[in-house]
This record gives sequence, structure tokens and C-alpha cells, in this order.
Amino acid sequence: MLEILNQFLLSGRAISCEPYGNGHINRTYLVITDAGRRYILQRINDAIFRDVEGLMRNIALVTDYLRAHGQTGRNALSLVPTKDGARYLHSLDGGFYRVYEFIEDSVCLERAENEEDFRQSGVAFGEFQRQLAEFPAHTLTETIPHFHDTRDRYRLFREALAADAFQRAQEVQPEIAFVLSREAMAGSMLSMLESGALPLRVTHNDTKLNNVMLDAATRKPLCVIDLDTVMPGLAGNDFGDSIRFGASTAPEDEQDLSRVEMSLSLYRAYADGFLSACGNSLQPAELETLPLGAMLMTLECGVRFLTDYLQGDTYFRIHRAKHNLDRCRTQFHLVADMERKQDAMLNIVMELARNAS
Ligand code: ADP
Ligand code: GN1
Ligand code: MG
Repeated sequence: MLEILNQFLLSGRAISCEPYGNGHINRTYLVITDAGRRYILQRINDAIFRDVEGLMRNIALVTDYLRAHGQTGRNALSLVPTKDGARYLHSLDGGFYRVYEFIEDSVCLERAENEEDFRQSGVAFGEFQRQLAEFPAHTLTETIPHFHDTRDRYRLFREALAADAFQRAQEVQPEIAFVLSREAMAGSMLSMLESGALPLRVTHNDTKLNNVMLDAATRKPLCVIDLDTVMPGLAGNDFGDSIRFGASTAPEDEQDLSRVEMSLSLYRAYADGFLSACGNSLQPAELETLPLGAMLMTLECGVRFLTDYLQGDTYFRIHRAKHNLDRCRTQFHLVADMERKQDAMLNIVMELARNAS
């Protein structure tokens, strides 16, 4: 690793490089130099992101745009170039590496410790949405085609089920039934996009709480990170993925399902932050689909975990046997809970949107 780091324009010489964070996709390391500077090194998962050049161009375009529009210092991710002036390194070991400035004096949460932190993460993603409202979407590469195409996720699930390459289908019959009974819902938002009822926006597409940095002292948002999936998408999906992860009362891989619930007060806190930051820029049809976005993103994520389980855990990094199955079960438990709470979810959005306008 130190050899790889030596090819980036760091301030000082790297003296340590340790695995860092809880991402499921890339490999992330915290780097410290003898000049006392810290950096984030990432090995990009090029099995998942097939077009690394396009991906890194996206990140440069978005971060340059944010900086040009006033997001300086800790308010935007900063790529550190290689000594050759490139945005990333294609190393001799075959890996693709990038380095970011470490965002100092910040916190990155796996769980909402309180409602206010979760509200502030809503502000961060709402601002992100608003800041990129005029961004030329056509300049972005689609880094993972059909990423939040829930219909297509169902197609891939059916393929994995038919193949059942690891003979795991038998043990997950209740989960399979859960997926199949909700297929009608899968295409609902995309159909609205296709009919012109919903606009396409530049969205983040991975709005987990641990993709937001808050200032450690003020607990106010600094910036949004993990820009690998910034692509044209739906506002409801970005809102929904935040709720999926952050409004749950338990971690994504909780094994005791009695602890897993979609908290309406966390939901309200997030919706409040998100809408206060971007509310006026959303169309009425988008507002109405925010609760549906939460259900769909949670269903889709559960389907993805289950598909990966059926396929032998090749996509999401696992840390124990059946990890993806545990993750899938929390997601379906949350979907069922959201189905019961959908009227309340819609009322909250409508009430907050009225107050914001
Ligand atoms: P993944 O795609 O694998 O989720 P992320 O880009 O989200 O990777 O990074 C993983 C974790 O590393 C984040 O959740 C955060 O804790 C930390 N991290 C990433 N970039 C930075 C940064 N620039 N400064 C500080 N911490 C960071
Ligand atoms: C992955 O990269 P990370 O850990 O932030 C995944 C998301 C899933 C999430 C589930 C590129 O996010 O789509 O919602 O895991 N990212 C990709 O925790 O597939
Ligand atoms: Mg992440």
C-alpha cells in the first residue's frame, strides 16, 4: 500500500494505512503521513464499477461543480491527484485507487444517535439535490446501468432463483414469497417517470446516513460523500434510501427482528430536514411519491441482498455466514412496517411541505 500511496501527491510520506469505515463495496483505508496529514485511500471495486474512467470523471465533474458554486474546504470532497496529475491510479497490482483529503473534525454515523443528527443528514441530501439542480445531467456517465430500476432487480432475482446455484432457495421460501407478492409495486415509480409524471434529476442514489459528514462540533452538515452512484435518478429514491437505512431503529444487519421498526419520529425528522433544504424545488407529484420511494428502496435493497445470497455472496461484502440473508430480512421487516404506516408517512410529508412553502 505504501508504494501505491507514494504515487499520489500527499503532503508528507505515508507512515500508516489501515482499513477504515463500513462500506460494502469499495475498500477504504485511513492514511497518515509523517507531516501529520490524514487521507482516505480507496480501492475502487471495478467488478461492480466497470467504467472506472467514467466514474472518476463523474466525481471530478460533480466536486468541481460544487466547489465552483461555493462549496469549499470541508464542504465538498477533494480528490488528491497522482504525481502524474491523474485523478486515480491504475496500479501494477491491477487495482484502481483514488485518494481523498480526509474531512477533519467530522463525524460519520452508522446509526442516527438522535433525531437532530438525522434531520441534519436530511438537510445535507436536500442541499445536495438543490445544489445540483442546474447541473448538466447529460455529462454524467451512468456508472451502474439500471441501478435503481426495481423491475430489473426483480428480473435478476428471478434469474438467481431459477439457477439456485448454491441450493439456498429451499431455506428462504418465506422471503421468496415476500418478494413475489410485491412485484406489482416494483415498477410503479418508473412507470410515472416514463409517463412524464415524475422528472429525472441528478441524484446521489446511495443516501445512507454513513455517506454524510457532519461537523463534530456543531453537528451541522459538511458534505455528502460516496459519489460513485451520482447519476440521473428520482428524488423519491434518494429520500427513500435515507429512510430505509436511517429511520430504522436497528442496524441493517440486525438479527433480532423485534428490534427493527421504521420510526415515524425519525422519518419526520429526516423529512423535515430534507424538505426544508430542497422542498420548493420538488414538484407536487414528487412529494407524493416520497413515502413510496421509502418502501420501494427498502424492498429493492432486500431483493438485492436476497439475490446476492442466492448467488453465493459475490456483491455485498459479508462478515459472517448468512449476513446477506440477515440484511434481507431486516429490509422486508421494514417494508411490512412501512406498509402499515404509509398513510402517516404521506401526511407527515404533506404537512411539512405546506409549512415549508
Ligand atoms: P463505500 O462506497 O464502500 O461505502 P465510502 O466512500 O462511503 O465507501 O467510504 C467509506 C467510509 O469511509 C465512509 O462511511 C466514511 O466513514 C469514510 N470516509 C470516506 N471518505 C471520507 C473522507 N473524505 N473523509 C473522512 N472519512 C471518509
Ligand atoms: C452499498 O457502498 P455502500 O456500502 O455505501 C450499495 C447500495 C446499497 C447499500 C446497502 C454501489 O452501499 O446501493 O443500498 O450498500 N452500493 C452499491 O447498505 O451497490
Ligand atoms: Mg458509503
